[in-house]
Amino acid sequence: MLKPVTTDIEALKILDERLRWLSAWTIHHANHIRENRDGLKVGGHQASCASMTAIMATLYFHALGPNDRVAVKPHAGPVLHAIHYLLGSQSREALENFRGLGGAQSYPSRTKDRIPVDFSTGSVGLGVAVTLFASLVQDYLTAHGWMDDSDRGRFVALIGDAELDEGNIYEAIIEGVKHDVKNLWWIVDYNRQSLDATSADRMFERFDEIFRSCGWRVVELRYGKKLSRTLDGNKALKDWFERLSNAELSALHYQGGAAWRSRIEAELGNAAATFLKSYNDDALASLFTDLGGHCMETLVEAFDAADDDVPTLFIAWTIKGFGLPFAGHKDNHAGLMNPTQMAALRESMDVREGREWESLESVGENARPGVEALIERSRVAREKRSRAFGQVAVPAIPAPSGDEQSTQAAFGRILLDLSKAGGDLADRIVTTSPDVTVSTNLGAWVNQRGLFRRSEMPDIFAQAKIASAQKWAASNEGQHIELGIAESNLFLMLAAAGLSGDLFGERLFPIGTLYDPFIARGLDALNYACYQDARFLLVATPSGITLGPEGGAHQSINPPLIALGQPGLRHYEPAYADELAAMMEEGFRLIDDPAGESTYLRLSTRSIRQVERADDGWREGALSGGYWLREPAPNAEAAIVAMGAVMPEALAAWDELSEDIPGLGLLAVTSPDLLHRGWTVAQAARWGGQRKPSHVEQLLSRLPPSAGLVTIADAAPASLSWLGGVLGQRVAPLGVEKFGQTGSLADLYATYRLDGDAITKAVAELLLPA
Ligand SMILES: Cc1ncc(C[n+]2csc(CCOP(=O)(O)OP(=O)(O)O)c2C)c(N)n1
Ligand SMILES: [Mg+2]
Repeated sequence: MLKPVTTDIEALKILDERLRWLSAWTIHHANHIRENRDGLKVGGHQASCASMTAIMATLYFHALGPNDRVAVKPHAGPVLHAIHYLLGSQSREALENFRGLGGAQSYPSRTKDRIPVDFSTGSVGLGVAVTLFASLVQDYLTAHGWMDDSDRGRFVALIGDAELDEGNIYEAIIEGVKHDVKNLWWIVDYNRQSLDATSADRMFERFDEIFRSCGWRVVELRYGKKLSRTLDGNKALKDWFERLSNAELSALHYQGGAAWRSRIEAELGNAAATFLKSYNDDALASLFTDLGGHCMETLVEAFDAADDDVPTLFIAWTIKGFGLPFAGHKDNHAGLMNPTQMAALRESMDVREGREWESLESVGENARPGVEALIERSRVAREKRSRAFGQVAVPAIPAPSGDEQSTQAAFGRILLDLSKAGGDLADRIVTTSPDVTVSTNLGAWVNQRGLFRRSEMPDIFAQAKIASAQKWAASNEGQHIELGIAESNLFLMLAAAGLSGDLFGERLFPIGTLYDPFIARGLDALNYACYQDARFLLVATPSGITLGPEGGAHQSINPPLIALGQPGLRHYEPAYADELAAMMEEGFRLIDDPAGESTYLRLSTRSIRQVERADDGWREGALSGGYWLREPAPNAEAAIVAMGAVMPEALAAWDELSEDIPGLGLLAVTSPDLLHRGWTVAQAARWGGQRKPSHVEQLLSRLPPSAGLVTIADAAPASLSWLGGVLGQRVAPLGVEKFGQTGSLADLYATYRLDGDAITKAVAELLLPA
């Protein structure tokens, strides 16, 4: 079954030790040698690194192919940097500046590190799961002919064992079963320690069962060769060893040989006498540290054997802090060796003082050619892959016609029209939704373009001639990826599909839909997608209390504030269908622009009368965050500032109040996010000597400084109330601050003060002296 070991095991062992040294030294240098100007602990995780160096040496210098992609456990970041240092793709300067500005990042970062990082990591669990969705994207690209089968790679996640507590991992593997995902290696660094302590024993035997039941092959690498041979010949000792709890095992690893001896003597007595005689204390400690994840022969054999595309979970037993003085200590997670300990390690590893950064320091002349050859043979990318942008022409997107429309319905129409018109953009759009495809209005698009599955899935209802508006057949040509209800998976799917240009050189235009309130369910995954600069459209609908009878559990209040604080994601909230068409066109353009970003469209199911447009003058303003729907007079005492679905109330109030307040303006805000960003960018530019006012300053300077603003949105009022800070105008903010409830629109708008009466009272309050 197992292939013969073909690699130079000795050279791998040397590389393992080099990585252990270089990662520990990089962290030590940042904490103890580099000048510390602020007194803050710099930090780093020497123990988490040492736990993984053998696994990572075997992967990068033996197992990985050129198309494989890896998500590295965040706390093993310094090992990844050390690997690239050995490969010649990381500079000493960046390592010396580890955790400093512009230096190697604490946790691997696609965008901020100079080395090729396939997936950023940091928030545990997400880096693991994103590899599954990246594998699905690879399947999608090969099925659609964007990518050759022969260019397929494997997706590897290096996982901390405590990371396995993150629920999003299980959501992902459940989705993976449905899509028959392949080409995954998830390698658990099974050191049985978390951040706080040693991990709970009762979960011990469960992880493999969970994965097996989801169709994974589970390979447990418990013992290294030496320990395995010894225990196989000594049943009593093996039984005793295997009964040790996580905490006992870790404590013994920390205490060392004498502790192993006295414990074995006490518990096995005469039965172990011969065994104990043949080992001195050091040899005894070394024997018991020979776990699978530290044994090159074991790792090489296991990786070589898994040469098919079956998703595989490797559980590699390790010791946290292997080879370091705090190995196994429960408090070692953020532990740092002190200078004395570091000097002792340096001597034990034959590293000469002053030569700490030499990449092959301590490698003897005899071994050097073999080690160098192995480094040379590594097939991993040494340079960052170029990012694919500008491959696709984004056509003008016309507004769907209709006197009365909701933005949600317009969204469905725009996609349908795009699909019918065809073309490169339409072919590269991939839609996805966590079981709300139909209710977010993707139905017509899906009818046109079909569901994606690797294997054909007939539409049983259609075959049985049961009437239905929705086709539900899948093939490998489909363009909609159906997801179960797990919003975290939606965002990871968008992250992976939104990185297709980076990972595979082929740009996709991913569109994910969900209900606006449930953004919060996947928020960390959304942030994670943005952090990696994945590009997509996020279409959230319905939103706000405007969904009326659906009630409080489905009414969103704070997503505009979330978007205001989320880098890499542009919030647009259109009131009208033509605005939405312009925003979708802009959103697609931003996906394929090197300096672009992702776009969040907050849509509504409320059908409203569309406005008459005299010209296209509104368009540029709408794409920049707002425009005057009703121009103010230069001396206007007040303006109504409204966003999204409540525009009819704002217009009606404007009609009514304009008679008494001449020159009253109505500002349509389409993106508080862009207005705010423009404001702060212009401020920073002023400090650099540039004096161009931002869009929001230009808009509001049409009013006198003494004018009042009544802001209104079906969202937290803070989304717009900050506008008063731009030029110092007074603000009366209207919006939703309490949980919603069921009701008709009129009732709800009256109850939550989103109606004409509230606007009138707010304007009056601004105008009348207190
Ligand atoms: C989502 C999230 N929660 C908490 C943390 C803080 N944290 C960092 S590492 C860690 C535990 C690490 O244990 P394990 O995954 O076993 O890694 P190792 O033992 O290899 O360091 C925790 C809780 C985090 N990085 N991400
Ligand atoms: Mg651990």
